Amino acid sequence: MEKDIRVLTVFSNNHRLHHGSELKDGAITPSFENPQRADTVLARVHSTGLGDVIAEQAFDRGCYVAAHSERYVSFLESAWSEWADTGKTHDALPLVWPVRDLAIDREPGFIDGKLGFYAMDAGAPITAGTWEAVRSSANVALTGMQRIIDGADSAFALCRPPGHHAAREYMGGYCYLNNAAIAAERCLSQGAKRVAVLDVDFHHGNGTQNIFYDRPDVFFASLHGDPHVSYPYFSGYAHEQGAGAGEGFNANYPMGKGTRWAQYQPALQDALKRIVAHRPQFLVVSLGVDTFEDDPISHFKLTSEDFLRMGAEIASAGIPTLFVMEGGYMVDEIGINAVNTLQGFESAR
Ligand code: OKP
Ligand code: ZN
Repeated sequence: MEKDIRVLTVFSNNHRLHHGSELKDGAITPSFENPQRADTVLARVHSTGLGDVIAEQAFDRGCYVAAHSERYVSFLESAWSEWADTGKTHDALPLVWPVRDLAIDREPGFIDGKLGFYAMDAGAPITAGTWEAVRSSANVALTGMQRIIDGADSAFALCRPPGHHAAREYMGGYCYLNNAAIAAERCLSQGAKRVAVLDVDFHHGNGTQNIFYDRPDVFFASLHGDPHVSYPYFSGYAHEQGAGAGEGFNANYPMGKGTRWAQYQPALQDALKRIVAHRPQFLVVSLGVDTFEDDPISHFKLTSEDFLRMGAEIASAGIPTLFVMEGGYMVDEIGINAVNTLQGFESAR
């Protein structure tokens, strides 16, 4: 008999308040990261009867500051009004960055400078509704994590905007607050000693790596396109293994363009083996489904069936698991692929 599959989903209608543009291939165009994405995943959650869907709860600002700097969170809160005060009504994007020898630690006093200071690229627009959507997305992750801390085996935080490129002090790659890192920090503040984050989005989770790089309490593993040829280009190499007390608690699995399940599965199994060895009380999965063969901005070749297999592999770790939605841009299939991962997970439990 088929097992009854029930995974709780947390979702916020506020995600629709954020819809912006990005600088891509030399032009400002509507962002690939659009509201239709989350709505498509939600529709699939409903049509498959995956389980109940609940709204997010409110959490205080301290939960965000656990993973980010105080001044960065303040910037996110006021960026749109500072931009609008200059008379502009279109999206805010940065245009100058503190690269290498220009890298100073002084926050500029004007919004143009602040945007560059707190951004890694021109892919994270600030719009009128961005902050409301961003903090709701973090609250979605926190609500899901709290259910698991309270005893649930799994939950799905249907976050939008995504979070894994957001570092302690900068946004980028469609990400503002790092939802997965904020959820991991919640476990620790509620008494957990060890947590793991597994990032299966096509793109390296540079933000999550940055937040936990020098710490031994959160083990981070990421499977992604080789940064030599794939965004975000400046992190995600295998030699990045953590620093100081965090040495050995960061594991990157860069893979070439065209990677299929046959190459992906052994990397995933190795990452899970290392996660299990860490003995985490909770696992956060940064679930990007842009590893799909038809994804418009990524270069792996996983099929929809492979996501069922991925979920089953993750289940074999036997750890209470929060899935946090990250990327995935083939809008027609993103719901199928995300929900397949969750169904593969639950069937194997
Ligand atoms: C966010 B997430 C490459 C353009 C890359 C930014 C991608 C951000 C992905 N030609 N643009 O990790 O899915
Ligand atoms: Zn991605």
